[in-house]
Amino acid sequence: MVDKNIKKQFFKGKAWGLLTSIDLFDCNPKKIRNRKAIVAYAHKLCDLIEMKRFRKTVAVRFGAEPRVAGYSFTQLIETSLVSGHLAEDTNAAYIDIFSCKIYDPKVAEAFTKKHFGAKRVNSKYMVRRIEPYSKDELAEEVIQHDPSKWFFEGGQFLRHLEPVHLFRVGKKLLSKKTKYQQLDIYKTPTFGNMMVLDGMVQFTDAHEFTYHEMLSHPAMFVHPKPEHILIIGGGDGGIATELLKHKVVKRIDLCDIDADVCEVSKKYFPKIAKSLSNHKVHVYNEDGFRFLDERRDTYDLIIVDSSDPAGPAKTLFLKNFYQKVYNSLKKDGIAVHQCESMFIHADIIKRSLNSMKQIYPIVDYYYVSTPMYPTGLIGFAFASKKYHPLNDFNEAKASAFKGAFKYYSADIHKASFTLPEFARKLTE
Ligand code: SPD
Repeated sequence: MVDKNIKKQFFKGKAWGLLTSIDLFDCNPKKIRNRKAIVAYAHKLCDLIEMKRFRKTVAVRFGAEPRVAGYSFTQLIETSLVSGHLAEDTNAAYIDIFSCKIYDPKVAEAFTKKHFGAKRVNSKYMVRRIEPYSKDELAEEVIQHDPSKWFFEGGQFLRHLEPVHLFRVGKKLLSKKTKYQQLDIYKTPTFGNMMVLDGMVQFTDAHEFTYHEMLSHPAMFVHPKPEHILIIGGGDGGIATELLKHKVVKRIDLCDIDADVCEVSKKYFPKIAKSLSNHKVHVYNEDGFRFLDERRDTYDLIIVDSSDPAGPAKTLFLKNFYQKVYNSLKKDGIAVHQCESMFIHADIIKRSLNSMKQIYPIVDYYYVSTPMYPTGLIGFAFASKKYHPLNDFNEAKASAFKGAFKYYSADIHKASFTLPEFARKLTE
């Protein structure tokens, strides 16, 4: 029985043959030095994977140079050949099986390993084709080859969009259907733990700083006295952790509808979530709309650290929500909202900024470069009742924070509001 994934790749069409390369390590030295054992291998393997042998097995020992000393063999089969070299110097073996008729590479690998008494094995198979792979097929191939190793960002919000965002992942540490959304945590080999909500990446251990710093600090260095702050969303604690770097902060209210996001973050992202147990931070797991209605003229700064406009965060991109945020700000307050990618969400950005402009006298847009989100960046809407993001930027204060940040700096602050021409037009 051939593995069903391999069968699918093979029979989907355009397959010329199947190549399996098997590298064996720490083989039984007697077996790889024995011509009869090598010939027997070729015969038994062909029987096992149902290949018809053609002519005799050729096995020749080359020995002039110790580094390459050992047998090489070939066995023609009706549908191509089996070949290999058995390296005496290292007790390794390198075997290739190529056939136009399908067989199971896993069966071939297991038999080969056993026959030569190898302690370790590396093997890879490749479907060789009549025509090269198209880009779509390549992506599919990568995912199907071992779907458990890849996280393919999609979800309701992104599924119709190019480009595809792929993450190599290890173990899935958590998969939980909360009251509001699907919450998954993956361990990744390169970026640490990764949080995913409804199929969309929220942040990774390695690069959360890009997003959390840039959503927090610009407004903190524009408002002269940001003492009372509200975070809507942000249940992971990342924004609050950044805000607490500023001594001026007296109180942070954090309103995230999903209590599970907070709890799970404390367990899987303790550094990011450490603010959640700080005495200045007050966590409310409530609906943001209602929360705002009960707090008018209250905050110097409101940060909307939302997920994407699908699922529970959908309403956080609507004009009546922007109005409520405005109402909860003091008379010189600033609001900063997560506002997606200029490359693929022009419609959302334009709509959001237009709505905000009907409410606030000052509205601007800036962005951060980050590998966590599709297109490699994400932007923020800066909406302010009084202070301008550049004219009122306290550069001296920002520079004095040197060493506190990994991404943010006074120069980055200024640069991040300079947009490529096509994006600048979205803000007009
Ligand atoms: N496209 C994903 C945007 C996610 C923004 N929110 C992340 C929350 C991190 N605190």
